[in-house]
Amino acid sequence: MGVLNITPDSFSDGGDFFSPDLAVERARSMVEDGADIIDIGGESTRPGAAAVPLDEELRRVIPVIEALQSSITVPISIDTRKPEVMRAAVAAGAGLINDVNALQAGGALEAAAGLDVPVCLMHMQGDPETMQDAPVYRDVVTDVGDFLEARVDACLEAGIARERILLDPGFGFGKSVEHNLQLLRHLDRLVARGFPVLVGLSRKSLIGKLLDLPVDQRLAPSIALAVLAVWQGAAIVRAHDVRATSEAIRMCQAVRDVE
Ligand code: 9MG
Repeated sequence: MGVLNITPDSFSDGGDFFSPDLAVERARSMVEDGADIIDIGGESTRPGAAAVPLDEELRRVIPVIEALQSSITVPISIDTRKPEVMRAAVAAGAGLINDVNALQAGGALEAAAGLDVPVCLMHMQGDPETMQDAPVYRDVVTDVGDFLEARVDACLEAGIARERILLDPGFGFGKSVEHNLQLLRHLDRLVARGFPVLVGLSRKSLIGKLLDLPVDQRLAPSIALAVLAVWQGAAIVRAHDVRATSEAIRMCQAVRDVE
């Protein structure tokens, strides 16, 4: 899954004008590099990020989805917490909902149930503005798994088919370095719950904290973490550096799946 963030400073034409064409070009190049899904988001969920108003989020993502759906063949995922954005994005051509808030916003469960597309339920403790302040768990692996199971139950009750549900432990979302390491070390326990598991580890701050590396120098460790996740059964890896990540994953799968 290639990451396409549509934020104010991305894909400008050199001035103040945001160009959907440049975003499409970036998406096409990720597909050429091996992306099987493009994940489009108009609201940053990085630690400390402020929420984006609905009309601004729609203004950022909808023109790009409209432009993309006729120019790439892989599914488009919409990274959003808002039910209105989910509806508009799917109407524009998105085929997957990636919700870091696990459909907990008012109306999100109902919106997703009415749209009949797969949904990724991600675990997050708190919200992006404050989530890294002091995350606390009894047992992070069990707590995250139990939270996701409870959200699965809510989805099933709302009418979302079991086959349409993916789970994500939410690396970096309200977790200390130790919590992230434990979640990855025991990812097989989440996989064993029987849903496809999506992971996002690319360039995350746990790498910066452990290795003291700035965000633009985290490729090798990001790939190492992606491989560890796939080795334990992760089905989808969300990544910025698609070619290198995809090549590493293919090698990992070849070894994992040999007789
Ligand atoms: C939007 N976004 C940022 N990080 C993410 C992660 O780890 N997983 C998912 N599903 N989405 C993410």
